Amino acid sequence: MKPIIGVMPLFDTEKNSIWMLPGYLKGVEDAGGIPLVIPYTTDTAILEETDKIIDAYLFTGGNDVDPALYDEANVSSKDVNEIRDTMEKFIYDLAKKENKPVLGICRGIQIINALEGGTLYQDLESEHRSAERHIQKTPYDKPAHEVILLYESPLHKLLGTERLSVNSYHHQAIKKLAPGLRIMAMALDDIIEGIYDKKRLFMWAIQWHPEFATEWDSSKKIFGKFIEMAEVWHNEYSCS
Ligand SMILES: [Mn+2]
Repeated sequence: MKPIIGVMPLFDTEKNSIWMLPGYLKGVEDAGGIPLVIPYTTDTAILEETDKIIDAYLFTGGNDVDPALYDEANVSSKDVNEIRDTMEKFIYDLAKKENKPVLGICRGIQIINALEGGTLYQDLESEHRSAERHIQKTPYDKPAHEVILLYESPLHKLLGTERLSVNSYHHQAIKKLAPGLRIMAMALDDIIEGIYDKKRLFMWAIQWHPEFATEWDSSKKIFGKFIEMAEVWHNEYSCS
């Protein structure tokens, strides 16, 4: 039985259209999961119904998080999407209550930190000047900067290295880490690039983009660990 992974839909504001990067689906599929894109809706009855068949959730990249989620005015956040914020908050709370595995990528790490009580840099370049290149040019499957994997953190244990080259395409980042969450990866300019929640079965979030680099060993291992924990959840927690 392959675990079913709920994938947050991406939204193109200009085209008023949902869309998807195949890398998210491929990453899940290659690791042995079945990706299922969640309906783009704030109807909680629908989200509760789809939740019944889902074992774990992938919080994808995309739109900036509305700073209202961390009680700040919008200074330089772009392309916020109220529907995504609302539905992802509902799903995150639901997943947490049910102890379902969660993997956050890019916007994923940002909204998770905001929902857990942390804050974000709304525009990294103007608020945190550094030599690191957090917005790389294409191709996105090439490394842009390094991260330090904190000693004995789950990512350090998984990958067996203290330094990892990652791609980078984000103009926001964690500013104040949410209470209860821990850092597992950090860029050389002190920007937090990986977090986890020790108290949960599996809640990891990273700032880089394994979906653009599904052939990297680190990407395969991260998706692999996520799907492995989705299987654990399915076998040990679900009723089906
Ligand atoms: Mn970065």
